[in-house]
Amino acid sequence: DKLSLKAGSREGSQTLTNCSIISPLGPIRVQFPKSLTLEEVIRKNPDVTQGGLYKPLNCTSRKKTAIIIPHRNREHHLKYLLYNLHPFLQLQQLNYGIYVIHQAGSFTFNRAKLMNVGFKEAMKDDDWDCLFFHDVDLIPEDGRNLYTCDRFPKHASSAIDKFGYVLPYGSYFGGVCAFTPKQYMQINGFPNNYWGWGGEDDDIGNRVVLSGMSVLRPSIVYGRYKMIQHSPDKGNEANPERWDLLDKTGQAWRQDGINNLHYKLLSKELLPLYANITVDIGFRP
Ligand code: UDH
Repeated sequence: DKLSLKAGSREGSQTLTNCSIISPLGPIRVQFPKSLTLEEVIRKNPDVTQGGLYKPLNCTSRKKTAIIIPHRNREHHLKYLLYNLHPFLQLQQLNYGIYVIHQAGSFTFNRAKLMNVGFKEAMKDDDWDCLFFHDVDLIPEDGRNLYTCDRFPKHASSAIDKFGYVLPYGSYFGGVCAFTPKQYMQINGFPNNYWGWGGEDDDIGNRVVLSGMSVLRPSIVYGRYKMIQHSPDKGNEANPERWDLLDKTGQAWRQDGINNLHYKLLSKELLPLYANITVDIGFRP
């Protein structure tokens, strides 16, 4: 009968058509509701499954993107990022997963090393074809900033409000960037030896060029982000070694990166909105 036929066709996922690559997307009004709770974010995202995974329901997506967020002591920012990012990614009809890489303990923060851990751990779960390395305090403001990878590594945050919606300098590579696994391996991942604030983003940008690739960026119309204001973090003071390290990227990048990464995985929890990976990454030698 009609009813059972209908139910039958809904079950057969092979019959789904491919998702169209570009949906009618445009500028987004980023929201920060005052008394937002994580429970509310969970309620608003009923189709996100354990570990922060999502697949479009009505079509088959050809794109599979992991979002890697380095984190410590920014729960408030994380809540607002998740609130805005889940619907943003769902509108783009992506298969995606969100990973929060949490640095355990109170030694100096190391953003780039946490990203390397995120890459390793995410690739254990799935054959992601793109990884977005994403600061917790940056909220994308235009749906046309596609969270997919291209022929070369991509610097997605080309226009942050804090810098007047333009690049602060031509080679800036901070905030949000994206690599295919192959591109990531080609630059030997990110440096592990930048402890504290600053420098590691320039090092990553240098690696892209040193390994023979170019940097792609969305136009400053699409690459707009709001940065959530914050005061300097304890344990992430400006790194006095950053200039010396940057002088040596040319010699160091093949030795220091994903090929000499050491860390201790403390836990991996599949929470409703993201996979929470807690890691001991050691300290500045
Ligand atoms: N992060 C944390 N916790 C920390 C520090 C950093 O989660 O304690 C993560 C977070 O994802 C953040 C990213 O690392 O978005 C980058 O750190 P940041 O936001 O401090 O970097 P930004 O360039 O610095 O935004 C603005 C304040 C700079 C302090 C200036 C020192 N001269």
